[in-house]
Amino acid sequence: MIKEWTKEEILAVYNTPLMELMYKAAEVHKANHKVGEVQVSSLLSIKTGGCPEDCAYCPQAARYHTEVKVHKLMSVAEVTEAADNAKNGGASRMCLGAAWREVRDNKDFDKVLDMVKTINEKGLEVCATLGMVTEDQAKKLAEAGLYAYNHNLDTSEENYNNIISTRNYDDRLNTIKNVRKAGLTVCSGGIIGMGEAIEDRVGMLYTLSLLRPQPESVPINALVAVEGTPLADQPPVPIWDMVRMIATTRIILPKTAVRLSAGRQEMSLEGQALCFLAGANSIFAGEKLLTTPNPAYNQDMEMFKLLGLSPKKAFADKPKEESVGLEN
Ligand code: SAM
Ligand code: DTB
Ligand code: SF4
Repeated sequence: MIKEWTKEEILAVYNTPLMELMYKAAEVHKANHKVGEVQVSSLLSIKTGGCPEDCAYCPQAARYHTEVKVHKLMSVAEVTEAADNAKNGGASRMCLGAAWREVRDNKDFDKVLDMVKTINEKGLEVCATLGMVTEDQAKKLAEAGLYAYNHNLDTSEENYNNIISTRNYDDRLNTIKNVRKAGLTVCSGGIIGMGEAIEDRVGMLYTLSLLRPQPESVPINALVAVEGTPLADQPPVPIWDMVRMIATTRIILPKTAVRLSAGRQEMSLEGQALCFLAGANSIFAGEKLLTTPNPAYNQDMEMFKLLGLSPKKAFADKPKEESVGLEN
């Protein structure tokens, strides 16, 4: 039986004295996951910038003047090369990101399907984040071998309009539904440090906890404040907020992979270690996220050595018969 949390209960978890909160989260983590095992996902921006949406945090929105250069959809060959590098760097998952509002049924989508097929055949789990998708498009992605679809709620329903006006919360939830109908796993989380209230962080976790099945993975991003975006002047997220958010996510969603996502470049090793202790068990690796810097593979492998962490194998959560022939 999955516990049904109220917003008040989630808020109480979030506000637990820090040491007690971390201790509880570590206990839940240990009861549900292999301690020290971390999923390493590589991230590649296959189509960069020029996005018609107005997400206040995003350097890829066409309407803001940022340093991001628009780049049309990459070729399948370029993406294949990046997948080889990711695999050699120790990644078990590769996430393909496109600065699109939604997927259109055109040649570019066919190319993305080709990319998914090619990377899947290399034994990597493939994830995509391409904006809104219909059920039919999600099914095509699943048939091509996609493992997960990332579509973030980003914040609470109440705060959504303050951050994005070109789509609404229901649009997000609808895409997540379509992704589920296609049998894909769901990756959905959000960003802290956008000026939101604690209640908005809690509200987002509440909505995620109501999804059935609950998302297999939840990325927690610290805002990367980029010059030119409306959120450029937001103060950096205190590490303690990140630890609290990760610990709360771990307790509310015990089985989910909690991803310590954007913002690691600015974090100390000690800060990241506290996040792992609080239940984070996934990271994005590789020297770039989509458009902003991230620690390089070898830097992260040094951190893994120091903290006694090990990268999780691809398809470790898939039932045995389905994963035959897909071992690393
Ligand atoms: N365009 C698609 C969409 O919005 O769903 C996919 C790509 S979009 C860049 C994926 C996610 O990246 C966003 O939902 C947001 O959570 C995260 N993101 C974008 N810019 C960010 C920033 N400056 N700091 C932290 N996270 C960010
Ligand atoms: C997610 O939650 N975080 C990643 C991934 N999903 C696509 C993206 C972070 C982007 C950070 C800003 C950038 O590099 O452009
Ligand atoms: Fe476009 Fe996605 Fe960035 Fe929003 S978050 S502006 S939809 S790329």
